[in-house]
Amino acid sequence: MIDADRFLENLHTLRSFGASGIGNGVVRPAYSDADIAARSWLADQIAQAGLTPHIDPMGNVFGLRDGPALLLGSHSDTQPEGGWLDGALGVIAGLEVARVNPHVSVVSFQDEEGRFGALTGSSVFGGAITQDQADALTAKDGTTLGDARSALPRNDGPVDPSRFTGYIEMHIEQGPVLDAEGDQIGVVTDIVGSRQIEVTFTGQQNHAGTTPMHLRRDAFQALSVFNTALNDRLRNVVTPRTVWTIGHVTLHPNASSIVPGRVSFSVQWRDADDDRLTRMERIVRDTLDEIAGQTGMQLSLHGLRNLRPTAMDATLRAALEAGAEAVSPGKWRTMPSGALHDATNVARVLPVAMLFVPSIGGISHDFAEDTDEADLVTGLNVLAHAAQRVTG
Ligand code: HGY
Ligand code: MN
Ligand code: MN
Repeated sequence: MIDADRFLENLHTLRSFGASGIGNGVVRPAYSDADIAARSWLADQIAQAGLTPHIDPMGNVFGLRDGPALLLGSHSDTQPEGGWLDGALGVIAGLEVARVNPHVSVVSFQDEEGRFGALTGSSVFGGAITQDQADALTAKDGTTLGDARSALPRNDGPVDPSRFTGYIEMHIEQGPVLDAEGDQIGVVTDIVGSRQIEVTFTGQQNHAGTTPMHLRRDAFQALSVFNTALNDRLRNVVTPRTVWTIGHVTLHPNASSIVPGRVSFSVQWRDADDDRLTRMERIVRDTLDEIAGQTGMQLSLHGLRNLRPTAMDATLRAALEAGAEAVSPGKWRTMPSGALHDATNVARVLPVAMLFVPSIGGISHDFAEDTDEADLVTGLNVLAHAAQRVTG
């Protein structure tokens, strides 16, 4: 029998690993002490639940059943300023269902939030990148993933995806729709695609008082001109659902009296249509070339990340829709996902589906992220119902 109190207690225990001290906020980046401790705790919970704990070379933590099983889960690493439910909810809900359904396994993927790459643990599991390629990825502080994962308590070897029959991920919506519309459940139709490049403009560092404006090669000004030009040009190819973000900017030397000589920044864009992502990529690259030339910048690009738009499996989605109607009749909807999820990578090797519960105020990737406990339990019951339909 699903035990909602045990589920909520496990969620709050997981939150305690890396608790930020601000609301329910959590700081638990991949391979941090808090992350390693949380994964060890999860492995113990998995063993107590009667499944076989298995930590793969990336640090993905599995709870395995003998024989074919439906895989439920998500990730338990967080953004640098993370919420307590992003990822953790799907892991603990999967564990609770696995405790009562003998045909269900559970997983917590590693580095979904991209301290090193992006959805890195499930990228290796789904074959998008090799372990060697993952090991070469570096965090902003210069740490390589290969070095970071040496802190893992053990390495039980890779898990073969073919042992599973499918994957269902429960997640908070991380957007405003369910909360604003008063629905309790979202059954996901598709996950957007996302592309990202890392850019460096190199100009000329100089004295902020003695360098005339017309002689400057100011990297910040170049970024500012690029951003304005990009916004103007993308408007011709985007829809209201398209998003693009310059979210990480490093200015060098970042001092008030020095004309910045270098700026490194990320450009990320997302849409449900792969052709539109390609057209946007052309505009990003052409605009970077043009503005670098206009502003006297040396341009360097690296690390194109490309996650394709992903449709959910019809059979698994139908099981979720049946579960939603049974548990929360009339208070559910189908909807796309603007956030990325491990399901995108798992879809390379297994049928996948996702369900959402509301995010209060649509807030996520922020310490204030939260969901009413009643909605968490409703989502758990829908997941359990769907898993029962699928596993028979
Ligand atoms: O970026 C994303 O959409 C995910 O939450 N990491
Ligand atoms: Mn997530
Ligand atoms: Mn996230």
